[in-house]
Amino acid sequence: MNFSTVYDAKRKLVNNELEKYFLRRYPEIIYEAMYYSIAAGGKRIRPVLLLSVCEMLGAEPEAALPFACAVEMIHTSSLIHDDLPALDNDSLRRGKPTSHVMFGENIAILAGDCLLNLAYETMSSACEKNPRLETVRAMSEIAEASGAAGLLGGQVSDIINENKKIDEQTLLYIIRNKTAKLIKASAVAGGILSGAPESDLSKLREAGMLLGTAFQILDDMLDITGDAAKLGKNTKSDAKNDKQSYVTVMGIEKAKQDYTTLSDEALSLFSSFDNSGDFIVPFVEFITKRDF
Ligand code: GRG
Repeated sequence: MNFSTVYDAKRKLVNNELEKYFLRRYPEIIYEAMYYSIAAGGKRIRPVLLLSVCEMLGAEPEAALPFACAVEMIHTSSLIHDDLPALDNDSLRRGKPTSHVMFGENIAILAGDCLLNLAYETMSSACEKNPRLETVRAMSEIAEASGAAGLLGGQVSDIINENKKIDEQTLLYIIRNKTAKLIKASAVAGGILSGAPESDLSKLREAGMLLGTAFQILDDMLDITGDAAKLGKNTKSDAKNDKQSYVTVMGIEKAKQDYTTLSDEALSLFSSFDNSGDFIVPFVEFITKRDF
């Protein structure tokens, strides 16, 4: 198997499906702004993870596609809001000017809101078309990871701790909530939709959290050492915003060490599934070794 070819095919599947949700309607500007950020690029790590877990567990990814798209909509809405002047005030994302730079702050806020809402419209409509406990559970898993007990709560903690010296516990709270939980939810939702037993779901939960935590530590390291052109976003954003990161709190050596340990543990848990060698293992390796 050529990893890049298979990954490209999976990304294309997600991108083609996403296209269906952005037919222009009135007021056109909001559809244009939502589509602009969705189509700007992005590695599609979360939706590809969700679909690949289904595949690994022997389920058809078809029924999981709306959930994969919803996860990407939630993630993209969080990036639009993260870049706003009131938050990180960044001008570059996915190699393109950020939403508020293109459309103004008012439309960017609303585009983020609309994308978030569209995620729930997409999942609830999938639940209606396929009314099983699994579809409802997958939606709950994703919703919980995105709210105050997940992505949004993590971001709040990030903001209220700007300019402050934070301890390891607060640092881990921020990373686990603002980043790891949505990655974990993507893996677990794939498991739920495949009808996996609780023992598999709990393994996916742990592997997803480990992977998501390693992913954010790497993101923090790349913010210091990475190449803005490759990353498609400005570097040194944490320092500019007086934000504490894994590197500023723990030091670069410890960051490297913990990132390696967590990635190895994630890889070993994902490897324990039958068929994980087909795609998930090289995909996890790709995610944890990225430099963009
Ligand atoms: C509106 C749901 C919602 C949330 C608002 C602003 C905010 C609350 C949360 C921001 C959380 C955030 C930006 C976490 C960082 C996660 C992270 C490392 C993102 C980069 O993900 P990649 O590398 O990006 O997968 P691409 O562009 O490839 O998709």
